[in-house]
Amino acid sequence: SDTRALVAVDLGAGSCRVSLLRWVENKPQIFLVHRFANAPREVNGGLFWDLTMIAEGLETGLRKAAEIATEGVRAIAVDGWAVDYVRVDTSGNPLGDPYCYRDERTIKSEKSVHRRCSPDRMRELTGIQLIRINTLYQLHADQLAGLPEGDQWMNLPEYFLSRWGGARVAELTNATHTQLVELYRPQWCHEIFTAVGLDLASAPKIVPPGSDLGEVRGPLAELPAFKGTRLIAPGCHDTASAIAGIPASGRDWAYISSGTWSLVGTLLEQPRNSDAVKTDNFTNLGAVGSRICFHKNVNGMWLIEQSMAYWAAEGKPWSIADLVKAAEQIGKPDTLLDVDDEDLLLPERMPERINAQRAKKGLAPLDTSSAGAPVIANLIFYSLAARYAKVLDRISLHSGKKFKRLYIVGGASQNEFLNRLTAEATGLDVHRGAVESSTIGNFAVQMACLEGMGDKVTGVFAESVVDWAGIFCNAVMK
Ligand code: LFR
Repeated sequence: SDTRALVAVDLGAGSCRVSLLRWVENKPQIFLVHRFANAPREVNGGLFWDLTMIAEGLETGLRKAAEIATEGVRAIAVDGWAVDYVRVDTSGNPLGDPYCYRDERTIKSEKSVHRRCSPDRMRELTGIQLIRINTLYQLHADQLAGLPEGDQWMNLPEYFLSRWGGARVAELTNATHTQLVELYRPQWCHEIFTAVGLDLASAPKIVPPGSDLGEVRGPLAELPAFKGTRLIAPGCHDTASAIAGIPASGRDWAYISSGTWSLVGTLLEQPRNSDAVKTDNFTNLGAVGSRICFHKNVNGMWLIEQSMAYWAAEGKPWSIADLVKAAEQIGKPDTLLDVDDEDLLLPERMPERINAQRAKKGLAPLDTSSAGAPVIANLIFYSLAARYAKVLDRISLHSGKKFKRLYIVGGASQNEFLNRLTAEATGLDVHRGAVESSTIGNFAVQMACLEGMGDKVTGVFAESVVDWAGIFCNAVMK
């Protein structure tokens, strides 16, 4: 069999990673080759990603990988956070830096979109959680601002795949998060495009996860290791990849993909879109192997990350480990936070935002200074655990599944205090999955694709991915 290495690129809102999988005596070894910090930045009142910085960071990582993998690289696949996109001209050059989904411009465009297509109709057509970060609201915000459309737009992972030589596509798991895809068919929803006045021609062709997009071309192809290297669309949505990285089967498990966001849900064979599901605003996102990620976005470590940035700006930073330890010493708070309050999704001044929410409920303010950090962190963790339990209850109701196991994957799965609170609040057996579950799922889809595991939309493909995920979870090098 082919013993060349594989490369997985994982784009995160907080950091981006390039990882390598090598076969040593026929056993896989996975290790991180390059990691760099990422963050949106404010330019002229807008919130943007620094595309040049990200591209340079990734290409540095790819060059490092090429140097290490003297046996050659068989394939590269890219996953990342969803919804944000790059507009390109006819030659594929970016028209500018992509907006960050947290930019407040979509507060207005969301209303405008819903005047053209009602929220009810939207839910009926797409089965997607209506949340203003979705690509649809952003594309419409561009329209309202009169921004140039360019030739096409691509979500970020797909953009990088095309930049390195791949075909221009919209990979299905990522495409569903645009809120522009039909619920029961993997195709763009013409009704929404027409209602909002979006150009169908600027949306690339939808392909299933596990699609081979061609060979590396351009400057990278000059490196010997990248001769004949395939570019593969994994689950381009990092959450779809993270779920594909869970080596579990059966019907009794749910997941939390725990990072900046907490995605709380379960895998389904068929979407659910009953009236109750619509009211609860759950999402039916594409999953690897033609399944459905049925979940809800819960405001996750964002609350902690933004609070930590606030205390750091005060000159008294906390490390996450110390903060968790200190928070654990404090008992259960009397009143919990509504973690999904719209205001808490916005950047900056997090402790003040928390107090503003408390004030509305007639509660006394908490100490927002660095000295008060443990109390605020304690409140956040208890509130998150309670929210997870509530969401999982509803998921169980809507899916008809009785859960026994809860897999927690992603960076925040290392927070044992939160894991314990979650186990207590849900009554489920908590299993800690991979910290870099997106990378595991990314590699697993590459293998299923390269080994020709049948049609990408069948159960055979999905099962092959689960098998590889099991093998790769044990292959991570410390
Ligand atoms: C997680 C994630 C979520 C998505 C949000 C915005 O990184 O991809 O699944 O809702 O970020 O892209």
